[in-house]
Amino acid sequence: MSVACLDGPILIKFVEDSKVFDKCVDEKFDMLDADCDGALSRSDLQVRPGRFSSMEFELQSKEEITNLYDTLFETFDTDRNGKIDRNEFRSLMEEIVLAKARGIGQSPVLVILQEDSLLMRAVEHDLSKSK
Ligand SMILES: [Ca+2]
Ligand SMILES: [Ca+2]
Repeated sequence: MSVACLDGPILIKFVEDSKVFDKCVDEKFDMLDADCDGALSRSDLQVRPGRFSSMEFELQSKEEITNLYDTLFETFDTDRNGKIDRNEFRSLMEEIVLAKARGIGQSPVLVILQEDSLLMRAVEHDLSKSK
């Protein structure tokens, strides 16, 4: 984990750079898709509990995580097949990052980032642009 300075515009720029963002989302998707069938089911997410939840959400209890999954599947499983496919996952990630961006707003905040989280990627993306 590391500490970085983050603001809303950094996250928005990251999402808008769709080539980079798609690649990060794809990597994350592959990491979560435990049985490699190209879609995320509840059992995929349970194989690596925390993988998903602890990175993008500050959630502690099992109950919170279960509730989160319920909401995720209800909201993002748009074709209602019980799985989140790549496109659905991308919308989900975009939604999460943009929600973070709105939450943070214009003023930079210090955040603790896990190494392979999307927010970490957003920070790295910003650094690579400003070099
Ligand atoms: Ca799967
Ligand atoms: Ca689906």
